[in-house]
Amino acid sequence: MSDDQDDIILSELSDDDLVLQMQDDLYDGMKPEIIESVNILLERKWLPYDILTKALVEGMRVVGDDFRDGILFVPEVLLAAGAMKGGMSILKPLLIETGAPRLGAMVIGTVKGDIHDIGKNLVTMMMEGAGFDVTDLGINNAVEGYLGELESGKYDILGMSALLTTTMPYMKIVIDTMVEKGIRDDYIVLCGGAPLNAEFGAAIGADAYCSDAAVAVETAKELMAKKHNQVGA
Ligand code: B1M
Repeated sequence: MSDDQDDIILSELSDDDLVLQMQDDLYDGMKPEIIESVNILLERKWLPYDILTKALVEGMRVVGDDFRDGILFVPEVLLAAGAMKGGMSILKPLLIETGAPRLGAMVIGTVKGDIHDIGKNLVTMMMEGAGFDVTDLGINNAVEGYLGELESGKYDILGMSALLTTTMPYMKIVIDTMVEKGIRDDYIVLCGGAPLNAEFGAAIGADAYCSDAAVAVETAKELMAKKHNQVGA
């Protein structure tokens, strides 16, 4: 944090400066300031989705770059993640309260060995906001956890998230187990996370790789429509 920080009155900044300040505050893990700034932008009639993407996600991208380059370390990144979650907690109900008709049900979780959950939480929020019922299994999910939840019979979609190159192969274990049990084709399987790409998604047998939360929503809608058309044909 710079020495100037105490002098900054967030509510007096222009929108552009406030967004830049939020990215700095996220970097510095300043949760109360992030919460205050999110509220200011909401009062200024910003859309929750724009606050999320332009201020919070963009700020987290910078954190990620500096983490990768050895400029930031785990404790600082944890603080940044905490600040991000503080902002997301305000936006969550607003993203969900769209009154959109129910489009389907998804169960989602981060795979075994992986504790990253910010991206998954964002996907959950956006899917709920778009009209999907979502059950979030949290982090570090073994195949048994995913399949046990699917057994309830209420889901259309399985979503998996992985942020580590060492954990992403676990998605294939889950899909292979579904194939073995003869239930693979009963579900739309979506995968996502920073190290994945479309080739990986295809290689493990997922229906689609989703590069971000908005793509997850669009993909889920498209594949649900296709599924309904097939059933109706
Ligand atoms: Co970690 N971490 N981390 N980390 N961390 C990364 C992933 C890393 C890329 C950082 C780096 O080196 N640049 C790197 C992975 C390198 C690699 O595998 N190639 C890394 C590492 C190495 C580690 C540790 C091993 C560090 C250590 O301990 N030495 C450790 C691993 C712990 C474990 O999981 N076992 C670790 C720990 C942590 C923290 C705990 C400190 C913290 C996590 C806090 C939390 O999540 N609660 C953390 C963080 C925050 C990050 C970075 C900086 C940010 C991740 C994030 O939240 N991004 C990350 C760097 C980066 O990704 N640039 C990094 C913001 C989020 C909105 O984006 O998650 O990509 P993302 O989600 C997007 C899309 O990917 C997509 O939509 C989301 C929203 O648009 N998406 C889906 C994601 N999941 C989806 C699922 C879907 C659909 C779309 O299903 C349908």
